Order: sequence, then C-alpha cells, then structure tokens
Amino acid sequence: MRLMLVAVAALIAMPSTAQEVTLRGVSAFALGTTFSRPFEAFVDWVNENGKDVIQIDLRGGPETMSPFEVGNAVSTGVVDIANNTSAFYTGLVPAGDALHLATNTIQDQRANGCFEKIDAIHREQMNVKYLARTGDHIEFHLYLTKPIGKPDLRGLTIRTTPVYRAMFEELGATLVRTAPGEVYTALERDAIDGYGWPIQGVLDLGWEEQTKYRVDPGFYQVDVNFLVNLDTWNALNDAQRSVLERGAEWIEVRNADNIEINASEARKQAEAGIQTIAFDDVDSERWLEVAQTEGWAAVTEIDAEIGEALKACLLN
Ligand code: 173
Repeated sequence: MRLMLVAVAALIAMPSTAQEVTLRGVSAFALGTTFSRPFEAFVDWVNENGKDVIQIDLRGGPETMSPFEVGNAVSTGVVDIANNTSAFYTGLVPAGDALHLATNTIQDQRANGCFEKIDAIHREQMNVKYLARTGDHIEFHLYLTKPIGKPDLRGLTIRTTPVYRAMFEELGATLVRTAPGEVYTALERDAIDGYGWPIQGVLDLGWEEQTKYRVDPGFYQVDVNFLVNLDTWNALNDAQRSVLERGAEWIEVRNADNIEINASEARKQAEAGIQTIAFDDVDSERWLEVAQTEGWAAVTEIDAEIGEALKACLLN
C-alpha cells in the first residue's frame, strides 16, 4: 500500500513536459552529402545525448520535398527542425542573403550580438528559432564547361541561386535558378555553361564528370542553418532546449575542420580533371569587389535597416 502511494505520488508529480519528445527533421540537402552531413552528425549527437529527453527523427532530404519548400515546412510546423540554407528560403527571410556575406564566424556572431539579431529576424519573419550555423570557412566558386579569361560572364548561361544572383548578373551572365538536384542533368544537356557552388561537394554529387573549370578566387561563405519551428521550440522545456543548444555548439566548433577539408577538396577536384582558372591580381580584386558590392546592394535594397544592422556585425 505504502509502495503504491509512493508510485502514485511520483506519477502525479511528473509534469507532462518531462516526457521524451521526438522532433521531425528534414534536410534541404541530400542525406549523406556534404551540406547534410553536419546536420546528420548533430542529429546523432542529440539522439545519443538526449535519451529520455529529446530525439530527432530525420525523415529525409530533397526526395521528401523540394529544397525550396523546406523553409515553408519548418515555418508552418509540417516539420519541427530543418537543415537549410538562407538562399533556399529568401521568400520568407529576404534579407537572409546577408548571411553568406559574413566574413566572421558563428562564434564571433554569438559573441558580438549578431546571433541574437539573426535569431530575432528568423523568429519574426519565419516563425523559427535560429539554432545553429554550419558552413563557416567554405567559399563559393563559379564552375564552368568553357574557359573565361576575365571576370566577364556575358554570353554564358549560369545556374544560380540567390547566393550568386546579384554578382553574376552584374557580370553579364544569363541566369537559371535550379535546385542542386537538377544541376547534373542541366550540364549533361548543355542547358547551362556553368554553375555556382561551394568548394566542397562537387565530387560528392558527381558533377566533376560534367565540369571542366573552377574559377578562383572563391567568394562569400556558406551558411547552412538549423532551424526549429518556433511553436515547437516554445513548447520544449529547458532540458530539451539545452540538449539542442549544446548540440548546436558542438557542431559549430567543428566548422573549423572546413579549412582542411577545403584544401583536400581542391586537390581532389584537380585529380578529377577540373582545371583552375586563376584570375590575376587586378581581375581577382574586381571579382571580389563585384561580389561584395552587389551582394550587399541586393540586401540593403530588400531591407536597408536589417542590411545595415547585419553588415555591422557580420564583417568582423
Ligand atoms: O548553390 C546552391 O545551391 C547554394 O546556394 C548553396 C548554399 C549553401 C550550400 C550549398 C549550396
């Protein structure tokens, strides 16, 4: 009898929030590929360290929904947590284009208050908690099937996303926006003369078969973010949030590994036959100048106030 009373008391005392919750997760990048791997590692970390507290059920990648729909899905709560890049959800956070213009790291942004600003913008405009950023130190490049001698893209049809749009447009390219999943076929069919993509991931996707050149220098910095539906986030208790936040910190520390991975990817691209087009100093300067100027102009045109606020904390 005594034992039973204790058991009943324990049951009553246990708040419902102490139960383990399972979040539905989705990635905008194919599972097992470069820009999904950090998220998968984070999911494993949470499932290991969050036993009886919080778990993530990773439902899949672009085979489950278009990468451009992942933003809507996490915003409305169709999924609870998503791995996504701001270029795929510009419809929801238009000034999110600023994130890939960052020259500092997520650790810097957490220290200088930028993280809170970015989080607030995501909460207000997208109904998500901005949990983590991966991709630091990874630059973007232009890859081509035919050579160029200077920063002039007139006459070329280039696959783009909002990341490269303003820059490539200023340099005269004809632009086609596609999801990563359509790049290989577009190259194979000669529908495009090249594409924008980071230094990492080309070989992962098999695109080296259709790629002759990479243009150096690289520009900008990848932002692949973990986003949690805000209603889901608000319903979590402190212990559950803490697991997610510790997992975020854990994965963000690993961003530093990218410096070495970049070098090894560049080597592997060369081994796979991708030649480097390296601009001379003057042309490199113009290339990077156009990237920065046009990138920031596009953001401030969308939202001058947010643009200026982010510029002040994303550039060191
Ligand atoms: O090129 C893209 O699809 C793109 O914008 C992107 C962004 C982050 C990582 C990889 C690709």
